[in-house]
Amino acid sequence: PHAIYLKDYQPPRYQVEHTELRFDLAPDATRVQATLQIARAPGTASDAALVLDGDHLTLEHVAIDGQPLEPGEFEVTDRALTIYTVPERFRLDTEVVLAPASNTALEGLYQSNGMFCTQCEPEGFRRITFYPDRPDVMATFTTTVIGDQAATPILLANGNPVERGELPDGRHFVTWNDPHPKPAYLFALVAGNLEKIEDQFTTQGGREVTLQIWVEQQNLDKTAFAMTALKHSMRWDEERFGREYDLDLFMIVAVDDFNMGAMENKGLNIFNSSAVLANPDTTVDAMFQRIEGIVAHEYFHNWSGNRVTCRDWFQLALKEGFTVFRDQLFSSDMNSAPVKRIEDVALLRTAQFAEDSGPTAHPVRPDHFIEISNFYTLTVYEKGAEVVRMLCNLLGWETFRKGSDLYFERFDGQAVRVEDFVDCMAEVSNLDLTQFMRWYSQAGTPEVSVDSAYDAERRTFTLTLSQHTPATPGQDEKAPLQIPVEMGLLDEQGADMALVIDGQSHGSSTVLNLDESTKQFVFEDVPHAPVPSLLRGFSAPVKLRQTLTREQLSFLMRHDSDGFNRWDAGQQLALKELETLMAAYRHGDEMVLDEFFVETVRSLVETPASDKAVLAEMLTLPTEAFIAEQQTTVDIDAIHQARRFAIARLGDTLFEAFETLYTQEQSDAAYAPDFDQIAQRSLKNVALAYLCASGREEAFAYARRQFEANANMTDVRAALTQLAHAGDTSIGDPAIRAFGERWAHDPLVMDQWFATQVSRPHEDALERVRFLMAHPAFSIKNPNRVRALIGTFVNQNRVNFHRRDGQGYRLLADVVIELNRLNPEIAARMVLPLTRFKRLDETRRALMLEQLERIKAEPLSRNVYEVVDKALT
Ligand code: HT7
Ligand code: ZN
Repeated sequence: PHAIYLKDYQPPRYQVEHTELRFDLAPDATRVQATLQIARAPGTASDAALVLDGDHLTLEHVAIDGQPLEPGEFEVTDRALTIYTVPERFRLDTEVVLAPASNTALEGLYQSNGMFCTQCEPEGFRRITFYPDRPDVMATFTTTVIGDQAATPILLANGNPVERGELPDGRHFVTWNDPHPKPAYLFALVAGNLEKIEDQFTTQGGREVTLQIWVEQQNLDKTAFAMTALKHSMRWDEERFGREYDLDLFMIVAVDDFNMGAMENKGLNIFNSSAVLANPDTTVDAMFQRIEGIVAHEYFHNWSGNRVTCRDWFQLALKEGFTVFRDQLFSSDMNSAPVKRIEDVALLRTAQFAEDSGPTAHPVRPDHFIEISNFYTLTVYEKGAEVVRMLCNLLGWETFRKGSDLYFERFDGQAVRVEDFVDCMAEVSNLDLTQFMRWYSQAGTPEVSVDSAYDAERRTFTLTLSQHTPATPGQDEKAPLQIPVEMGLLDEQGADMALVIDGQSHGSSTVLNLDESTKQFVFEDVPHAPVPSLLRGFSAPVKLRQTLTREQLSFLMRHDSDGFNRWDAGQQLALKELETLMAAYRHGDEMVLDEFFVETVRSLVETPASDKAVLAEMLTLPTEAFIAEQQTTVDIDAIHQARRFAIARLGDTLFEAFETLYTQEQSDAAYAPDFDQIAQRSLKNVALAYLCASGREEAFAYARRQFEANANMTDVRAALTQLAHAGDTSIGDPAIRAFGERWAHDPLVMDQWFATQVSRPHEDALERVRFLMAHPAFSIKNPNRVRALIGTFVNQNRVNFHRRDGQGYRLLADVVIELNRLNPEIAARMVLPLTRFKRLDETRRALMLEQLERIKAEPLSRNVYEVVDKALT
């Protein structure tokens, strides 16, 4: 497989003005007739051949302006249809046959539980018909779907239905018209036995929009939440970004077999059922919030992605970074803003930073790829959103909004580049964003180190900030970035000091512009040595290297006016404690929890909380993945043992305090996934986790009671986890059994059942995974099942995945090898943990490499090849 490069981009030689499709659906032989109105692009030579992408297609017919082509006039390979000579404007007719029932890759047209559905982003449309399958070719579409009336009573596609009718042999058809020109990746079709809920939304401009959510009949009672989320998203986008919906119909369809969360197809969003279906009995709070965020994300794409799309796939962050930023703002407005920020930063600092320091590191805008599906990454999405957030903070909301308006107005209906977006921001703000653009082209996580000095005589406080970005594959030299460091200085009482630099007042919180390798900032009129609070709100996606004492961290944790930094100071303090415990573990010494730390936690537990959601976050120790990110050589076992020990000791020492908290936070209110209730449940369940970690029987009695009360899935699942994770398996086994029997009919709940079992720290967790892979509820062909069972084990059971005998790595390699044949996109995602060997000990590194070599010896898909090759190079 060969790489393609951003620098080689060429505009399309032929544009498609209108696309007419006719699908005659059948599981093993679907016929697709395409009629394309094509025009040669200005400046293209008249003898330029027409090259159309095509993959897994059997061509039955090809004609130009009604004239069938002779064999010498065209060529078909397994990747393209080339027609050597074409007129300036013409009609191209093709007919192909494909087999949706045997499409396990879930790209193009496939079947899920008998339902026909499509996934075309990024390059799935070429599995449906021969087409210039690139986002800068935008056409209007008319789609006729023909299907069996009994098996597929519902036939959906993009846009508005314009005609329907019956056909011989029990078949029927519906024709859909989408008047908005769109790239092929936004095409969608769904056909199946579906039912819907329906609602209405009136846009600010007075358009009456019908909203529909289509699901299999048994899931109708799980659709209400997503409908509400959709209406909230539509109103929010009008109010915050001035964006209105532009069709009379907006549909969402839930599909069980889906590679990602959801897809923003024009007017017909297709969702992984796990990202849309919810009710209190089956769904935990965190999932409700995830669903709300994904519904919003896909809806927001209607402008940031669909109306204004990407010129080429290198520009993916243009739509994804901006849309993630928009969905983060939405979730923050709808829920707890500080908790949303904490969660987003936690994801970035563990998973995205890990990506940045591994062999698949790439810039927010990659400059080459073999397989674009491999670049739907945390770097493009989450770091991409952080880059937009920095722009927003640099400009201020009002000006950023002006830039966003200008962008949508200027580029509506076009396929554009990251530069076009940033130029709009520069134009409205008069800022020079030339250096800022490096955030898009330079891979890796910058490290910002801090030096400070207080001069009592001069009453100055000098901060010296330096930046360094470690080399990443293919990028040895790094240039300085423009890093906005939001900060304040705390006085002895914990209040923000007035900030004066060069005689200029900067209020009590300011943004330092670190745009060189090293820069000094001198604060004047500083009466005594302050405690600096840096990178407030996580103002830039960097690693801050700062040495603060335990006392300073505890001080910041209690007093910082920035909520994010209060939480982060607590995390840093916990990290220090865990480091001490890890050192003791490594030396074979007894682990002893420091009294100061215990008392700090006690004060948190015992002080009435003004924000329960934030308190729950503050009481949660850094995850194993986050701790690992801080280490030069990752000590899997020490991390696990130290963290477990700390939780158990805190649970035991502060048992009464946690018990009081747990009892206080009980509630009889009818379940609602709202802000206050979610905060209360998370605090209660954090307390339950500490109680159970103590190992005391009274604690398990609480968990058992909560499990049996069966009030809602959040509480049931929290209790089940505590029971199932108890060292003595006889404590958890009855609950595991009862849960499995109760929910055997519901695949999404069974995913939670799988996840709970394989995240157990028990020594036989790996054997449990192999055992559950044979369970009737598991299927390797379903990505949700694979993520729940294998993904959870690999990512959330680090101590067992990294077993010293290498069996964890072997298990993952076995799965990847099988998935490589069935579903390359998922295989390439699943293999990633095997590529993160750089900072492991020598034994584990060798064991991982052995499995990577084993995979490499297989006949590999482009997807898996690209990842494994990078890892082994
Ligand atoms: N834009 C969507 C991307 C997507 C996707 C990519 C690769 C393979 C399968 C996929 N399904 C959806 C999702 C989004 O960001 O909204
Ligand atoms: Zn997206």
